[in-house]
Amino acid sequence: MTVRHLPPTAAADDVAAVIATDGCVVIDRLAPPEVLDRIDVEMEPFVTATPYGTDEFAGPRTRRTGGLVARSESSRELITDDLVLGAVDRVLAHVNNYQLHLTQLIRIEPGGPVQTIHRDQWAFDFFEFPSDYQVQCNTIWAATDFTEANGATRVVPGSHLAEDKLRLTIADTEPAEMERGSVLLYVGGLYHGGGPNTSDADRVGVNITYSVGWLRQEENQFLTVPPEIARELPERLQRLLGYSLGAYALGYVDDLRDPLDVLMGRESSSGTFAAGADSLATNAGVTTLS
Ligand SMILES: O=C(O)CCC(=O)C(=O)O
Ligand SMILES: [Fe+2]
Repeated sequence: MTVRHLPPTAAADDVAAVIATDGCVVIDRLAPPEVLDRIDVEMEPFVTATPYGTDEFAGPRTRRTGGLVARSESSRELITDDLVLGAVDRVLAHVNNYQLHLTQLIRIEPGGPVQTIHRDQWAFDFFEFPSDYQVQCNTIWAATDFTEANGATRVVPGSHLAEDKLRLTIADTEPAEMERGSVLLYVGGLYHGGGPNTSDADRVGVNITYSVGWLRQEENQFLTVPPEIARELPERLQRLLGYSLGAYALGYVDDLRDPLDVLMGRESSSGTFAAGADSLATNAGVTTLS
């Protein structure tokens, strides 16, 4: 099975439908080159200061630089891209809320070896989620072209339905080649890994991932994005950072206050779980006894 590509004009339903069967899909040239140019400039000082990884997962020739929301204003356009969020809405439609999980610019430099082939959801302490319950919908945006030679992400389409904890090698995978500005979407259960860079130029990807609101975020957004920056962001992004209830009662502040009201120093409108009460019944399939 090869990675399927869709045009940037695709409907979110079509994107979600391919992800449901293949576990991944590429949307070609979704981001304008000038957005990626700005991200390159905004992130460059931080990338240069980032040390290489120290193990097979992090990569001895790979720099992983996080904190994109705070460090790169332009990255917020990718994080809140309408088509991507439309697809995430559908892939994670079974939960009450989802959140930003991590933001990371990944630069694989020449000579970088293949990354351990893995499932991103192993981050949750290797808990074995049912294969029909998605906990993550993830993206990696191509900030350079992604070619087999420069270390395009290696994927195993359809592997989100495979057994857990498989030890796969590069021979089991194929490269998700794509042009700069394209984005690979994949669920947390898809086996994949960064490819080896045998070219003489860097491969740069922007990894932005989303997870169900009841699991802990991999990148701690509350400490990575200082409150003075968070307060100035659009509400959609504030809620994605975690200033919202992760489910009926997850993440409230003291007397059941909404975290966004607290961040903004507003009088809280809550004080009850009213906002979530309907969804509690709907999502949990709760039926009334009478
Ligand atoms: O760099 C890549 O292509 C993939 C990185 C990745 O899968 C990860 O860090 O979890
Ligand atoms: Fe990964």
